[in-house]
Amino acid sequence: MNTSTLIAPPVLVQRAEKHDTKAIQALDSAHFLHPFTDHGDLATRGARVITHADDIYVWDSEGQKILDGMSGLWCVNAGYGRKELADAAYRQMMTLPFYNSFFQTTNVPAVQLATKLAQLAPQVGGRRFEHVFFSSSGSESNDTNVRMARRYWDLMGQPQRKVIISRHNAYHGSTMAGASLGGMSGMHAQGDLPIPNIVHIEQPYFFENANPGESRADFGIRAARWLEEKILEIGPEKVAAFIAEPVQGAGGVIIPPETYWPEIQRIVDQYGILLISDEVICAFGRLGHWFAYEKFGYRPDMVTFAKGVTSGYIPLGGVMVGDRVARVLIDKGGEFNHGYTYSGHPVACAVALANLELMEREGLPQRVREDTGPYLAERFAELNRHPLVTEAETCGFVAGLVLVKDKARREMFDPGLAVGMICRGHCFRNGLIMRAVGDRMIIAPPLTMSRAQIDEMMALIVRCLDATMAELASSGLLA
Ligand code: PXG
Repeated sequence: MNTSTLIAPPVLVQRAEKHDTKAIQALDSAHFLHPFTDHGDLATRGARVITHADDIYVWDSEGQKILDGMSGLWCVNAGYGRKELADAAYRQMMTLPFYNSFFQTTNVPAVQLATKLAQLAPQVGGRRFEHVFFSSSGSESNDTNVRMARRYWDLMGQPQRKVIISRHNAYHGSTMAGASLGGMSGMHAQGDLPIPNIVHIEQPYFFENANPGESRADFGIRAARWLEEKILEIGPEKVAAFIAEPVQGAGGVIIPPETYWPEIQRIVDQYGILLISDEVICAFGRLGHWFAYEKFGYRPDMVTFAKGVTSGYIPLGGVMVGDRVARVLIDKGGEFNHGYTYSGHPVACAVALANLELMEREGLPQRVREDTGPYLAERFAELNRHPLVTEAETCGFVAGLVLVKDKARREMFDPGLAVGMICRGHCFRNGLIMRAVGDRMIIAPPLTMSRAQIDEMMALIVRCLDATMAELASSGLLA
C-alpha cells in the first residue's frame, strides 16, 4: 500500500470531507496496538475512525455524526471545539513548552493551577487541601497515592501499615499499582496482579448485592461494614488506606446508597486509616460539584484527579494532598523520591487553567447540580417504563440502566448473549455513543449539554432500546 497518501497533510486535515477509511484501518491494524483491545478481532472488523468533533458530537471517517454520550472517555466535560483551550496551549507552547519541576525549579502555569485547585477543593470538617502533586494520568496519580500513603506511615513511625483496601469492580488505572488497586479480575489475571498488600472488598451495588427485601439504606450500612470486617481481619495496625471512587464509573456507574459514605467515614476515622477518593471521573462538575467528596460529605485525605481537569484536551492528572499527609511529608519527610518528567507540565497546566476558568464562567458544575442534572434524572427515570429496562438512575451527569429479560421477575439475560453489546451496536448505528458494561448501559455526557440536547439524546436512547428489543424478539430471546 502507498502510505504516503495517508500521512500526507490532506488526510491530517481534521475536517477533510473524504477519508480513505479502509486504508486508515489497514495501517491502524498494522501498527497501532490499542488499549484493552483484541487485536485479532479488530483487524477483521477495522476500527471506527473518528475524524473531528464539535460541541457534543463526533464524526467518523464515513461522515456519520454521533452524539457522544460518553464525553470521549468520561473526560470532555467542557465539550468539543473550545477555542480557549487550544489558544491556551498555543500561547504556552510559544512561551515555555516544557521545563521540569525537579531540581528546585518551577513554572508559572503549574503554580497557578496548584493554587487554583487548592481554592476549588472545598474544606469538609476542617480538612483542607492546600497541596497538589501533578502527574499525566489517573493511573500515575494512583501510583503516587500508594507511594505517598506508605511514605506517610513510615514517617509516622508505623511502617507496618502497608495494606491498601479497595473494592471489587473498581477501576483505578492500568499501571501495576493502578490495576492492582482496581478490582477487575480480567486485569488481575494478566501480569500476576494484584501486587502484594492490596486487597479488595465487595462493591456497594444494590441491584446485585442487596438481600431480598433489604432497603437501600440498610444495604448501604451493611456494604460499608465490609470495610470494617476486612480491617479487623487484617489487623487495623497493618492497614494504610482505603481507596474508592465516589461513584464507580468504569464498573458500570454504581451509585452507592446514601448511607454508604457516612458509614465509611466513621470506619476510617475509628481505625485511623487514610481515605483516598479517586475522582478521576467524578470531579470537575461531573456530579455537580468541583469535587465529589463534597456531594457525599466525606473527608478524604487524598483525592485522585485527571480527565476533566483539562476536559481531556491534553493529558494531566494529579493528587490533591490534604493537610494531614502534606504536613508530615513537608515537615518530617526530607526528600520524597518520586515524580514524573511531566509533573507540572506547563502546557498541560495552562490548558487546565483555561478549562477551569471556562467551566467557572459558564457555571457548569452548578448547572449540572441545579438544572441539567435534575432534568437528566427526570428524563432518564422515564426509561424505567421501558419493557427492557430496570434500575435506570443518574447521579449528576453519569447514568446507568440494566437491560433485563423479564422485568417483573428480575430475570437477567444469559451473559453469553452479550445483550449490552447488541444494544451498543444499535446505538452506534443510530448515531449515539452509549457504553455497555455487561448488561448495564451507561452514559456520561459533556456537561455543556442543554435541556434540548438531553431530549435529543433521550429520543436516541429510546430508539436504540426499541431496536434492541425488536432484535431480541425476532431471535426469540425475550421472556
Ligand atoms: N481512576 C479512575 C476512577 C478512572 O476512571 C483511572 C483511574 C485511570 O486513569 P488513566 O488516565 O490512567 O486512564 C480511571 C480511568 C472505561 C474506562 O472503560 C475508564 C477509564 C479508563 C479507560 C476506560 O470506562 N478510567
